[in-house]
Amino acid sequence: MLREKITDEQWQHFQEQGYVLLGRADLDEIAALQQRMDDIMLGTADIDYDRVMMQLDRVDGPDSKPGPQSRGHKGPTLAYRKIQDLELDPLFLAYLQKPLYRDICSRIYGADCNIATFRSMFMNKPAGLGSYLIWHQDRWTNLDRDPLITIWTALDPATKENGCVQIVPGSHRQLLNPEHGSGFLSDEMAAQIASRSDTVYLQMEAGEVVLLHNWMLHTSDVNHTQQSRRAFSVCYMDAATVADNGVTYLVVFGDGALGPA
Ligand SMILES: O=C(O)CCC(=O)C(=O)O
Repeated sequence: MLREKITDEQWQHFQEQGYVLLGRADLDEIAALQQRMDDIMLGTADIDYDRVMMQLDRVDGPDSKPGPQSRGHKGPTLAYRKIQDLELDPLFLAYLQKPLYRDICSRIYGADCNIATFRSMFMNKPAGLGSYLIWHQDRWTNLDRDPLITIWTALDPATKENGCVQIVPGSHRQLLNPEHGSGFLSDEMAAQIASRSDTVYLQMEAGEVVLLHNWMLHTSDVNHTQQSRRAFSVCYMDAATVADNGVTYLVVFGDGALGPA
């Protein structure tokens, strides 16, 4: 079970290293999230699909790439790559509103700050599929301030073989390519990072949770196994954040927070 507050030891580890393992969520809750995720992919969930961004892992074609990131269901298959807007689903909303996550947001943004999610996202590497994500830092230049943290929950065992996240501890202190709109490194910079000996594979059991600073350098590979690598990743930010097209985001903690209808 996850505790309700981050310990001082965990907080210190996070500040120094840019990440910290938070423990393991209740496995019945994780089983329910796994089932809900499959239902969403298979098109049987009671959710407004027109509001949910859903991207297939592959679309047919000569170079077989991930599909477009657009709203709406794209057919009943477990081979989705990315699904966003999961704060619209009551089960995922309840999970992302845990007291522990609120406590962490208070430490990062201040106790009086309303919190929104920039993305509440399912990230999947289906069995034998998935795409390589080049080394990057999570940072978006279209926002008027930087979201600072992501809480990443393994919904399956995440291993080196099935494309777990790989990080460089301590790399959260500096943006390496601030000009890039979403924090991606150039191929040369990424090759340099990949050759370092201090990278860490975040191999995790299903239900384990890690807190990541958004500037943490990270990458993830394709899935070389028959075990899917599903994860739920939530980026929490100051709810006052505005995108350059005027968009604001749904509040999950504080005034006007989403909750049971
Ligand atoms: O879940 C993963 O493989 C990491 C995803 C990621 O790097 C991202 O969305 O920024």
